Amino acid sequence: MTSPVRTRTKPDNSPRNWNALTVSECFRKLFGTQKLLVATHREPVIYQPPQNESPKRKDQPKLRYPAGGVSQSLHRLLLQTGGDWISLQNSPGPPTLSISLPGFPATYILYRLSPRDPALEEGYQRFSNDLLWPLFHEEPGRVGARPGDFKGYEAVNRLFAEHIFRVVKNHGNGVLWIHDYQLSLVAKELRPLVSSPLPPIAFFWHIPWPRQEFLVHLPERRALLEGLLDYDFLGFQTALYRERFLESVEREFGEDPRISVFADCVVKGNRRIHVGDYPIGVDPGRFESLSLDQKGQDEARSLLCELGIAPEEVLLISVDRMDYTKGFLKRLQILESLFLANPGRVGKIRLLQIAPLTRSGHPTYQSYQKKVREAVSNFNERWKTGTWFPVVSVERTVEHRILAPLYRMAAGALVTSTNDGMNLVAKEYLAAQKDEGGTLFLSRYTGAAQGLKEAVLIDPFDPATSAAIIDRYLAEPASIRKGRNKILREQISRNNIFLWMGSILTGIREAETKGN
Ligand code: GDG
Repeated sequence: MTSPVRTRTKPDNSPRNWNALTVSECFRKLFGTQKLLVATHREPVIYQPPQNESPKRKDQPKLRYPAGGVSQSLHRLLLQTGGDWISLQNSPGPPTLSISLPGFPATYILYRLSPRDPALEEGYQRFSNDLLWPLFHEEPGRVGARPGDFKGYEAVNRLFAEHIFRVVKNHGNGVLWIHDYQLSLVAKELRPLVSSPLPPIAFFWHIPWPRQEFLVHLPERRALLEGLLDYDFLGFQTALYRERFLESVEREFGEDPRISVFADCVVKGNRRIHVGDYPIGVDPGRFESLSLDQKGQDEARSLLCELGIAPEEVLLISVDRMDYTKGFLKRLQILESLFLANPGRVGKIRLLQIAPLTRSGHPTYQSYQKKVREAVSNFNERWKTGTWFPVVSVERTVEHRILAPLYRMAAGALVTSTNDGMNLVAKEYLAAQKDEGGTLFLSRYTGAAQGLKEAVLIDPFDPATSAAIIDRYLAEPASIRKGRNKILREQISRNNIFLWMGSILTGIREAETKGN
């Protein structure tokens, strides 16, 4: 058994200021005229069929863009570089779409897959969302997969692989970049289909890698790890997750003489799999300018007015899909402690909770979402005074052009995840604080907290202490809050989404030249 060399991969402190253009230039420099192929579980667009089909006037179909920082950034990258994108089809329309946008030089093709066998697709969804998602967020109590679901997971990963094979055969591609826990077996399914050398296959794991005592609950952990070792490049959000992954490989394959584990790679036979940490970021410039945009600010104020929130109220904001990992109930416990310890804050501080529904066809989510609604309603009942009540919940997507000014207007953001790969909302909130002193209250269980050392950390499992922290930091002088934000904003500006993409593309090239 080879003992891993526990040195950390060096953080990229390069002064180069990455932006969309430098990433696409970097791609060109590294991969010439070759193309990028991205595969994700969900697609980056929502197709809206034409409304009016009358013979006189034929509407064009519309494309809308779903919430989500990553898919929209990758979408913008492909509009610079050109390429292909493969996802399961989530909205109506044809199986292939050609995507372009005014102001962007390239077009990319979106291939929209529909598994033929509903039973296999259900198995895939259950294995992903009822087993991998709860276990990797260290919530074994929420596991609800059934025996045999793994077959569906393999089948849908194979479907992706078969499609990628066809695309690569017809078009050729420079890099294959596959995303997240739903697609860990694509490389394993792809390799047997291809006899000629494949382009490098990279994979990014967006969610946490759990502690070993949680991973052991996964009967298919060996198959999952073997699948991941069929990629050439593996990226994790933080050094901690990377180290845990390497430890899992070592534990599972320690006796296998073909496999050796090192600090930044795993060697398997004659293949070297690069393993690194690449903390994902946001596009801070975009959030900053959206937050300052006059029209967006007006729309944000109208929304507040519609919700019955007066402009002078002290606001806390939270923005999360309504998922149990985001700690909705813990957040209420924190507010409860805040009001109990500081009755003077009742009637003076409100939480605006933007909580778009997610996976709402799913029984676990239905019951969690029902519980959250009931808890919010009971909480409001308990603490209301006159027409005022403390939590305003919006269960729909609010567009970024309105969200960014709301971030700016809020005195604080509450991120209460009990486990979170990174948490982009924390970084978006900071990006919207130019010259402002809004305080980010960041759960210590997020990947973001592992990087943003100056942030004010809270612990959702300790509501009383978290409430005391919130009370204290809201009362800090503005100059101190602004000073802290300056440091945090510099960090998120440097470690932005483009640095993330650029470092991964460079890493893929290096991993390729180091020789497989
Ligand atoms: C996974 C990992 C990791 C949310 N509501 C609205 C809206 N959003 C956007 C936010 C943000 C994104 O969705 C959410 O990102 P998070 O990072 O908070 O969380 P997950 O969805 O769980 O994402 C996570 C991430 O992947 C990236 O690797 O950080 O740990 O779980 O960009 O702005 N956007 C709009 N309206 C909304 O109502 N427009």
